[in-house]
Amino acid sequence: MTNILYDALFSPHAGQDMPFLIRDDGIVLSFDDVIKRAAQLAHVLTGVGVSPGDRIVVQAGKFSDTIALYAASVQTGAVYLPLNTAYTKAELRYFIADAGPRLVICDPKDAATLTPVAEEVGAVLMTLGGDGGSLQQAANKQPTAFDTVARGPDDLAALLYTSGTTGRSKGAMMSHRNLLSNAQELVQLWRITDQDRLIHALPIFHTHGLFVAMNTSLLAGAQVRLMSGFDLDVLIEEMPRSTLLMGVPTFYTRLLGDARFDRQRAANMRLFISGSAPLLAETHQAFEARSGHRILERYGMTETNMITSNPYDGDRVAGTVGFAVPGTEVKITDPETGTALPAGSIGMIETRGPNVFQGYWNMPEKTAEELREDGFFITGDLAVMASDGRVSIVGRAKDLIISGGYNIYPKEIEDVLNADPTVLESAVFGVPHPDSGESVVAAIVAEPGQTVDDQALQTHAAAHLAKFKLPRRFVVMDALPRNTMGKVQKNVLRGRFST
Ligand code: MLC
Ligand code: AMP
Repeated sequence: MTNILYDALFSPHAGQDMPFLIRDDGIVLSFDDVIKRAAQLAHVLTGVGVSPGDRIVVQAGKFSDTIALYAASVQTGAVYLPLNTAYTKAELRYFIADAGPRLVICDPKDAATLTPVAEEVGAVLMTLGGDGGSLQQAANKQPTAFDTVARGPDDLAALLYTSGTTGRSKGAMMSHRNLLSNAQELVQLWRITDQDRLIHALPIFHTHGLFVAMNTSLLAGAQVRLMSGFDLDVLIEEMPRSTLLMGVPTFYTRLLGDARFDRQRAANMRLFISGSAPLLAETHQAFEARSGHRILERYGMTETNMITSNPYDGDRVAGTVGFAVPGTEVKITDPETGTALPAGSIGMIETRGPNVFQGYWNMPEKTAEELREDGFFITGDLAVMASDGRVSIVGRAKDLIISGGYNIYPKEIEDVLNADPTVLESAVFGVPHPDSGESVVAAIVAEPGQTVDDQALQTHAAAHLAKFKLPRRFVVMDALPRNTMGKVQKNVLRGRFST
């Protein structure tokens, strides 16, 4: 019986006592430790009724047990659904109702709040925490071997929610083949081996930290210094004994802001990779001047895994995202007609290949809008491709803000702000920010006769939205700037309020 993802990422490590996860508390888990822990967790999952294809919602901290839980989910043939720990109860209710999981796993401190939410869909709720939880207690008593459940390449391994321009989050269905094929290509492309030691400072509820970082390390047998959260001091301290860092651009600007980061500090490092948001050319250049390393920038999406990458050996050009990942097709098309454009023209990035997801969970119309019948996925990113195939991203056709590598969809925030009785209408947009790349600003038009109170509006928004989505600045206007079609001109707002 085969389970292609488990067989590639985990099975080969059974019995291996080499170090795998190095935790903040200094405890080092071998590959075999993690495999055995996953087996124990897998017994608990099946014991509470998780069957192949069932969704497991996970909103938990970044612990070695969370990694083992991901392995257990794959091993039992379940569909792993990780959620940002910053999401509010209101946000979680939507995801849980939409995905209809069999099991919800959360931090012990959130159990009381989430139990009724899980009950609404008939899901079991268990807890996972740094000091233990009901899932971990149950696992402690289980056998350390588990018969892997067979899964084919097209079966789902994960469901990752990504917000949309319509304001409703969509679950991107990722198959075993989607995840495995991309990890295999990236290991080759970036030359990851069992001699590598990755500094893992990203969250493990998104594509970057979970799939790009963890799947490639598992496949290559690399060691992972699993940081429970981003901490610049720890990152700098770990560098002399590590070889690899994967980060969002904010990691690199913060490193540059610290005098301890220099050539000597980075001497043992083999590769710095950046993605999830645009890396400024000036950051790329300053980083090279300081450390002697050229950051390798790559580009991807939740729905597609990694699409392009700068080369390992060739030129890593600042301000470009490199070439199509092998096995993945990339073309630039006319956003109106979908016709392929010649080299040098600005257009929409479309991609096709084993990396491209299976569609949006329970949303066939949304899937049809973004995934063409011929298999090309319309990314919403605008780029130009040079005649040698090198891609440079020049903008976005979708209304999206990226702050510190987190995607923020203005429509979702505008809907929440507009529901406030003092607000007639709002327009949310991003302005350049030195640390997070972009920061969120909300332009508000008050209801006639009402006064907008920034503080009260922020409290209202915070009840619905994760903290990282909240506007950092409110500006009250008499009217929003609109074009002749009545569409709000966010470029005008950006121009006026980018200071
Ligand atoms: C945290 N905060 C943010 C924020 N992160 N605000 C805006 N944007 C962000 N990204 C807020 C918190 O709510 C808090 O608010 C304050 O900032 C400090 O929080 P923190 O937790 O101490 O922040 P910090 O640890 O410094 O986080 C910064 C960061 C983090 C860059 C380390 O944002 C991060 O890990 N980003 C990575 C995101 C990621 O993994 N993206 C990949 C998506 S996958 P207050 O009010 O309490 O002070 C993808 C596909 C692909 O895009 O291609 O990879
Ligand atoms: P997500 O939906 O969280 O997967 O975010 C995907 C989006 O992040 C892409 O559609 C791009 O807009 C953006 N992105 C990812 N990597 C890069 C990059 N290297 N440069 C510019 N934008 C990027």
